[in-house]
Amino acid sequence: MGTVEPQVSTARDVQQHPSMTADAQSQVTDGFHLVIDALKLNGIDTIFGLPGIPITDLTRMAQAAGMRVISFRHEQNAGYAASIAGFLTQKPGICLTVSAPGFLNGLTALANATTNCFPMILISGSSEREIVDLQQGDYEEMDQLAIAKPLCKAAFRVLHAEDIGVGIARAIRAAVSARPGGVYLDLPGKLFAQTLDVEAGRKSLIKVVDPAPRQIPAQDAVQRALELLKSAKRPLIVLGKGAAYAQADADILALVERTGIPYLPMSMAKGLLPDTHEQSAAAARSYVLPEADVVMLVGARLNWLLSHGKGKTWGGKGHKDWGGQKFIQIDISPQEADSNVRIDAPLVGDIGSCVSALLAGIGASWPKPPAEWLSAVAERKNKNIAKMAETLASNPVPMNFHSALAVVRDIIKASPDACLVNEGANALDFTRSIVDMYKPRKRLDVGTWGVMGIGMGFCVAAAVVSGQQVIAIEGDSAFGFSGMEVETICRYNLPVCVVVFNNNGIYRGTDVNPAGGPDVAPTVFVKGARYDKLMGAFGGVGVHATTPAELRSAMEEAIRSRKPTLINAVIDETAGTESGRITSLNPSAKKK
Ligand code: OXT
Ligand code: ADP
Ligand code: MG
Repeated sequence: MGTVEPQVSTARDVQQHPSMTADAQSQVTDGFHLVIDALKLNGIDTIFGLPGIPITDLTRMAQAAGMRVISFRHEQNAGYAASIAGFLTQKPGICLTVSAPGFLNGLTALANATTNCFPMILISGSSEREIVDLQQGDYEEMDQLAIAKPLCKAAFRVLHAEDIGVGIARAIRAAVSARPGGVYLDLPGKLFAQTLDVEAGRKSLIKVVDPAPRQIPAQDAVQRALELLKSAKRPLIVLGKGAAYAQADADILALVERTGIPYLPMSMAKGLLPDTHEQSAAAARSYVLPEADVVMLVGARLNWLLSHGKGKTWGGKGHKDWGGQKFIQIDISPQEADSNVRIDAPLVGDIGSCVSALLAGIGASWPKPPAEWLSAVAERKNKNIAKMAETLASNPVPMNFHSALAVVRDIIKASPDACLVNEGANALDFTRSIVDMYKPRKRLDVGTWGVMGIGMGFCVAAAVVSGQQVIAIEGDSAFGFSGMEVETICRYNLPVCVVVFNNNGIYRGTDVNPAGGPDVAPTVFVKGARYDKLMGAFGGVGVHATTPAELRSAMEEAIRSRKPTLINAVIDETAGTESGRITSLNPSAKKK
């Protein structure tokens, strides 16, 4: 394929340099256009952001140049949108903000993207170097590059228009190559108006070739992993969101099915194989982790979500004791191995290349795991499934998490292409185990940090990137972090159905003020709030649901109409537990 000739739009295109004659303008381009052209040249067609000084005209010109510019009510939500767009597309999501406070508002999302290995680029306008370095008090003055560096994978600043091409190229490659992550790109205000001869401008742009090169694993490492896997009596495969990100779905399916090994999907890997798959051990989690003897981690870190690979969760006596498992770890980051416990067979490379190399060694007649292991896993799984089915069948008034999620479970089963965004504590943990996913990269949640606030940003990006229906299951507290973006959802008329699980507060609605004063307890919200009424303000659909039947018909109507919808689902305020399933992470006061 011949190299793509960068198209450069001239300053004439939008009369940016009134002092120049029309003819002169057609001979030059400028910083604004070079940024846009560089992004478009690299196949980036969407910007998530929030206008203001010094980038408002950049947003206008990007839209004029045919890019989709999604404008948010808060930069944090634009950042979360960009990060999940990166996770879904393997192309860096772009978040564009103003300087200093706008940059800071985007920073949490940038740090969260880096923590979750989501590729995104936070592009922020900034003050001129000379003034910042002399701390002369410019408008929104801040040394943003220095502040961003510790919170992201890479950070760059461009001072000259002729370097914009390199700056964007570096940012793209840094965001998606090796372990994906967040990148900060600092563009001082004066850069945008700088002009450059149109031909020189065109030559300065770079179409990044092979931005995320495959990382082929060493053959001896593949061999070592295969030998260890073959020696296992109670093997287990753990699929992490790295495996979902890798888009090696067919090979991962083949790895699981050809080996016959039970697998445990981490929350954002659910759906890589349908959760109803016979080999899924999700419903036997606390049995397989301590009992397994060889564990293959595929794009999953042994961090807090996997109890750091040790302690009781893994059959260790004390919380620091190892459980005796042998670990195979497939990860593109060579430094990940041994981060918590010894990795006996590190397999460093991109998951696609590693899994296809393993499949070559596995062939067609790999010995299935011992029947006693498979039947022990199945027995525990079926017991848990039966227990859950019983709970799901109950129909208490008011609804609780189970009776409401029994509806959501059916809705997702009927709409497996829909994206499910999920946050809260109980609203998150119950949804994760109750709602089966059927396709890869459809469950988008709080991830590695357990961060509240991703909801509406993720919804907007999932709808914009996939064009599919989006369903969000939101705790009422979690929803509050990004709730104002329902205006954004209505403004772009996105097929998003938000269900707020309203239990009057954080975790529960029952805490009381121990001092007995008029103020409510810190975890308690306005009783009987009607989040559905928010939609009336923006022309969306708001529905109040107090029964599973009302919830079901409201969700079905939302999916049928593809209209922006918010359902206020009233949940028993006593039903939740403190911090959901991670109560134990709360420090307990010795002095009562
Ligand atoms: O094996 P066992 O017997 O153990 O059973 C397990 C499975 O086998 C079984 N299971 C099944 N059974 C039957 N059928 C099926 N299909 C099935 N699938 C599984 O079920 C159990 C559980 O399985 P699970 O869930 O897979 O495993 P487990 O043991 O729970 O795994 C452990 C973990 C740690 C991996 C898992 O629990 C997990 O991933 N947890 C994520 C926790 C998390 O991230 N929580 C969010 C943060 S909490 C807190 O921080 C909150 N804040 C503070 C705050 C935050 N976070 N951010 C910011 C910016 N500011 C403040 C706030 C404010 S949450 C929160 C808001 C909360 O209020 P809301 O109103 O929003 O929400 P509500 O709580 O609803 O009111
Ligand atoms: P989970 O929370 O689902 O367990 P983590 O976010 O902890 O998953 O782990 C994801 C891991 O996947 C990270 O260590 C990251 O380096 C790795 N990873 C991401 N993309 C790829 C890829 N394409 N190939 C190999 N490893 C990858
Ligand atoms: Mg709540």
